[in-house]
Amino acid sequence: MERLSKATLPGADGVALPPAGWDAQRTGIVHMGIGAFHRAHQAVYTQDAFAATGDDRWGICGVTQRSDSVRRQLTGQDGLYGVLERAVDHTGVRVVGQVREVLFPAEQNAGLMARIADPGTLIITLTVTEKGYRRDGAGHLDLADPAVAADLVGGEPTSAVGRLVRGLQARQRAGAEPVTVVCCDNLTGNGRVLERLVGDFCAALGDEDLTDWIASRVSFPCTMVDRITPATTDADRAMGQELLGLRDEGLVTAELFKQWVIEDDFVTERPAWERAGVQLTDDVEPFENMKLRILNGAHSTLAYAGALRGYPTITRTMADPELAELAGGLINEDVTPVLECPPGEDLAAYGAEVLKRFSNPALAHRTTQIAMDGSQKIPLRLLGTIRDNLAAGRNPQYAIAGVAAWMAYVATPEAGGLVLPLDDPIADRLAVVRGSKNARGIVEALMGIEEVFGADLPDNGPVRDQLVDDVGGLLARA
Ligand code: CS2
Repeated sequence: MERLSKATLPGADGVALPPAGWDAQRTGIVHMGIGAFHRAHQAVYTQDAFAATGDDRWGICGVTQRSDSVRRQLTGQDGLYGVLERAVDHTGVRVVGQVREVLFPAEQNAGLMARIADPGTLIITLTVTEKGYRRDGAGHLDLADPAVAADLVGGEPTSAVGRLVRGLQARQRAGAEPVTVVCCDNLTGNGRVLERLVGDFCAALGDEDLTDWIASRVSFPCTMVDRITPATTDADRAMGQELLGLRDEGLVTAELFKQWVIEDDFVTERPAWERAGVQLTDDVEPFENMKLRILNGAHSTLAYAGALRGYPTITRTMADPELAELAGGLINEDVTPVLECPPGEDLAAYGAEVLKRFSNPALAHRTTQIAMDGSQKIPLRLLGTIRDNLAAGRNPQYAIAGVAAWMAYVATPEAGGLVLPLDDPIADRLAVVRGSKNARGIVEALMGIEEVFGADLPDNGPVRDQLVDDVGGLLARA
C-alpha cells in the first residue's frame, strides 16, 4: 500500500485535509518532545488557527527526545500524519501538516540551537513529561542528575532544560528578539516551574548576562492541556489505513474532546489560537488544578486499581461498577468540595464528562501506560486533594484509596494474568517492596520517600492507618 505524503494526499470520505498552503508555512514554533500528545493537541490547534487566519508564520519544528523514530515516521511523509479521532458515534481522520521539520538532537544539536536562535522562531513549546524536568524533592533543578550535571559542564546538551537553556544562550548571542516558552506538561503552575528550573540552570552556569537576558526577554505562560491520546494500537493503524487508503507511519489516536487554556503572557506574537478554540486567561491555575485533580487524579486511581484486577484498559476498568464508583467518589466527595471552580466551568458537569470520556469504548488506553511514573504523578494528582481535605477537617477516603492502589501496584508484579511493570524514575527505590505482602511494611517504606510524601503526611496516623487497611485489602484480592 502507498504511503501518506504530499503526492498521495487522499481525499476520501471522513478524512479532513490540511488547509491549502500547509507546506509553504515558515517555522515559528519549536516544540520539544514531539510525541503523540503534541501531534494530537497543540499541532492540531495550530493548524486550525492557520486555517482560520491564513497566517503562515507558525509551522512547527518538532524536536524528539531520545529516539529518532518520529523523525523517521514524518520525514518520509513530508511531515504529514493522521489523527484518528475515535468516539462512540464518530470515527474520522484529520491529516495534519503543521509539523514542517523534525530534529533529532543526538544527531542534529547544532540544527536545534540554530532553530532556537532563529529570529523567525517566536515560541518554544514543551511536552517532555513530568520526569523530563529532572526536579529534586524541593522542586528545583536536580543538579546531581547526571544529564543535568553534564549539560552544565558543556558539550551537546541532552536534558530538556539543558537543551532549552543552551538554545536560549545561542539566541542571546545571536542578538535575536524575545521568545515565549510555553510548558504543556501536566504540572501545577507549569510555566512557573519551568521558569524556575531555567533560572536554576543559569545560576549554576554562573551566567548573569543570560539570567538578565531571560528575565527581560522571555516569558513562561502557564497552560492547561487536555486530550486523551493513548498509544496507537495495531487496530488503530488498520482503521487509519482503511480510512486514508494509505499507510501512515505517524498515525496518532485520540478522543474527540480537547481543551487548551493558556495564560495570556506572551512577549511575542503568537498564532490566533483563540480562533481554534483555545481559552486565553489571566489565571490558569484553577483550570490546571481542576484538570490534574479531577481527570488525572481519577485516571491514575483507575489505572492502578484496574491493573490490580487484571484489566488492561481504562474502559474495561470503568465497566467494573466498584471501580467506576471509586472514581466518581474521588471526584465528587473528595476533589470538588475543596476545589476552586475556574470561571465559566461547572465542576459537577466537568467531572461527569470526564467519567464519560474514560468509558469511551473506542479507545484502548492501557492501564499500565497511565501507571508509569507514579512517583512523579501521585503528588500532583492525589496528595494535594488529601492535604486540602485534611486542612478542612474532612476525611479524603477515596483519594487515600487511590494512593493505596498505587502502593499495591508497586508491590504487585502480576495480577490476573496482567504484568504490572514498575516503570518509574525511582524504580530502584520503589522495588524494595516489590513482591511484599506486608501492607504495613509497604506503606511505611513508600511513605518514607520524602520527595513523594513530603515531611507532613508520614506523620499523619489516620492517613497511614487507612492506607494500611486499603493496601491490605487490595493485596488480599490481587
Ligand atoms: C494520563 C494523561 O498517562 C497519563 O498519566 O493521565 O496522559 C491523560 O490522558 C492526559 O493528561 C489527558 O489530557
